[in-house]
Amino acid sequence: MRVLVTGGAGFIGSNFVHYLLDATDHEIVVLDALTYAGDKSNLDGALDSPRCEFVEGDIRDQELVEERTADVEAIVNFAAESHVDRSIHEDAPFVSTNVGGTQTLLDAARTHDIERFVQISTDEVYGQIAEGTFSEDDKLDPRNPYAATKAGADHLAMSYHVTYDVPVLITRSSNNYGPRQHREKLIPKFLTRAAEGESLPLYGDGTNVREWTYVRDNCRAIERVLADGEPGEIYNVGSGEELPNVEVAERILEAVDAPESLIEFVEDRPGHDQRYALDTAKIEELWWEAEWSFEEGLEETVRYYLDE
Ligand code: NAD
Ligand code: TDX
Repeated sequence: MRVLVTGGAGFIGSNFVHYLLDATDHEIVVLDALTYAGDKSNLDGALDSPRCEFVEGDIRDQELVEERTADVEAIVNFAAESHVDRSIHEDAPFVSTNVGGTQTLLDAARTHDIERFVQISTDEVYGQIAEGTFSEDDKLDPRNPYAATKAGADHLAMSYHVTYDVPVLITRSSNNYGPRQHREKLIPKFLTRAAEGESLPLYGDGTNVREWTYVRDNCRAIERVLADGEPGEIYNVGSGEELPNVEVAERILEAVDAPESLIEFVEDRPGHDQRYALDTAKIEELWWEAEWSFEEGLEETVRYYLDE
């Protein structure tokens, strides 16, 4: 199969490209605008393969997208503005790329009768949950501009399935971590700061809970959905590894042998969701389960950032 991977120079997208080259015989075209979050060196090694081609370009560029979807069977759309703090500061690029860019891709998928369209979404579209877990048919309640644009993209993608029969599949994963993540995100930020003896700014009281999925587990899940998912269906991807942020900070300090005094409680993020957690029974039917514990994943992540 020939697959267009948008946002393939970013964190999860690049891990997915490496994974597909190792685990399948698919041909890959990466389309990435190389924003501040994209880095071509994330594809080092992958671009040596005759099965992997890189195109620098924007998913909002209709002509380019039309051209690049003409000879592929599948699209996996990772391209997005992904950082919640940035969306609180300025949300226009989030609306434009996350909603507008997805629309351009969906339209091209429709024109070219694409066989699989996998939209990469997030647990944040459900909003926060005090107890229990979200399942795929729960109502969406996004509470920050980033999450709202991702929810908008999910609705638009599903509407293309219902209205035009575009074979859309959606994955919604919990927080990812692992190699090649931008240093603006919690784990790489805290790891690199702790290693330099710099303070770790914890928002609010540090009790907010995230469910941490190692990026390779998410890549395996996305491949399962690409291969065997049912068009029109949504699949949650999570690990069950729930941790309050303060405990993540403590584990990082322990891993790099830095003192707890580096933790600094700072002003909270506006609209800061307290807890996310996902029910993953549905994707388990596609013979997937998370393999990485937080402890193992953090060890690999520490090795990656500190050996770089
Ligand atoms: P990232 O910010 O690391 O990478 C995004 C990539 O998209 C970058 O390479 C960037 O250059 C590219 N891009 C941005 N705008 C573009 C545009 N207009 N045209 C073409 N390319 C563009 O993001 P990530 O953390 O790898 O997230 C990938 C996807 O997964 C996103 O859709 C995000 O919403 C979703 N997601 C992320 C997480 C997480 O924990 N990181 C969890 C759930 C879902
Ligand atoms: O400096 C910080 N201090 C802090 O306390 C940063 C950067 C974050 N935090 C907190 C906020 C969150 O509770 O840590 C938690 C994780 O923060 P982020 O790494 O910014 O991730 P989050 O906001 O949970 O969103 C991530 O997961 C869902 C991704 O960035 C999204 O793209 C994905 O959809």
